[in-house]
Amino acid sequence: MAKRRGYHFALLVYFLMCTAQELAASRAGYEYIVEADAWLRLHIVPATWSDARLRCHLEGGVLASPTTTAIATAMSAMMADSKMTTRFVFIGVHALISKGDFMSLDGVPLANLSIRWREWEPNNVKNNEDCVTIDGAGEANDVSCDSPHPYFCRKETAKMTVNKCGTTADGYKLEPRTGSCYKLHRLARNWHRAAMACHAEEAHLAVINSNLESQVLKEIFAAVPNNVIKSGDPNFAFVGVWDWNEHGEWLTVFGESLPEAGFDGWSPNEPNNAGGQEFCGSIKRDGLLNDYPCLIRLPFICEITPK
Ligand SMILES: [Ca+2]
Ligand SMILES: [Ca+2]
Ligand SMILES: [Ca+2]
Repeated sequence: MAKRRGYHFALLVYFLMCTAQELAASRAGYEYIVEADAWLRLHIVPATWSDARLRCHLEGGVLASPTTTAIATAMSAMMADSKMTTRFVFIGVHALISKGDFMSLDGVPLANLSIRWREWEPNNVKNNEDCVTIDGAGEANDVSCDSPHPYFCRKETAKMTVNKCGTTADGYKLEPRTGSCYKLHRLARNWHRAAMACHAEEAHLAVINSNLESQVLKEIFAAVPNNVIKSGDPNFAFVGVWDWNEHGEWLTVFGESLPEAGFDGWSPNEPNNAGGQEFCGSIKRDGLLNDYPCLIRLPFICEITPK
C-alpha cells in the first residue's frame, strides 16, 4: 500500500513538474529555447519587414535570425507546428543600409548565420530585394521588404520577467485608485503606431472610464513635464479614443461610446476638428479629451486593465 502511495506521489510530482515547465516555456507568445537560452515568438500574421522589425523592437526584442544552429532548429520546428499558410518567414537579415551587404540585426555576419541560400538566390529581382526570408528547411531567399510575411521575434531571458502588472515590459506602474497599470511613452508616435506600441507591451491605449481615471491620467501626464517629452507636442498625449473612420462619432478602442465607457469629458471647445483632420483621441494636460490628427506624432499613455 505504502509502495503504491509512493508511486502516486511520484506521479503527482512528475505531473506538477511538467505543468511548471510548460508554464515556464511559454510566456507572452514566446517559447523558451533551452539550447539557446533565448525566447522566440513566431508572429503568424504577415507584416512588412519594417513593421516586423518595429513590432519585435516594441516587444523588447529583435527581429530574429538563425544566429545559431539551436535557433535555426527551433525556428524550423515552430514553423512546422504553426498554423501558417505560407512557407516563408522574414528573418532579421537585410541589406537596407548598404545595398547587397546582407547583415543581421543581431550583429552576426551573414557568413556566420545558420542559413544557406536557395539555388539561384540571392537574385535581387528588379533591384528590390533587400530583405530575407527562410523556409522551413532554413533555406534563404532575398525578397522585397514590402510584401508581408510572418516573422520571428527573439528576446533575451533577462527581458522576460513578468512584473506585477502582468507584462514583461518595463515602466508600468499600478495605480491603486483605478486598479489599472499605466505607462506614459515620452517618445512620440502617430496614433496607430502608439496603439501598436501598447499592444506589443500587452497593454492598450488608455481608456478613460471615470472622472477619477481622467484625474489619474492628468497626474501621470503632469509628472512628465514638457521638457522631458522626447518628441511631438508635449501638451497632448494620445489615448484610446478613435472615430473608427466614421467621422463625428467617437468610440473607445474597444468600440464603446464614450458615455458607455464612463467618461466623455472634452476639453473646452473640443472636439474642434482643427484643420479638418482630427480623427484620433488625445488628452490635454487638463486630463480632458481633445481630437487630434492621427498621423502627427504625440506622446501616449498605455493601460493594462486587470483581468
Ligand atoms: Ca530572390
Ligand atoms: Ca481604463
Ligand atoms: Ca482638437
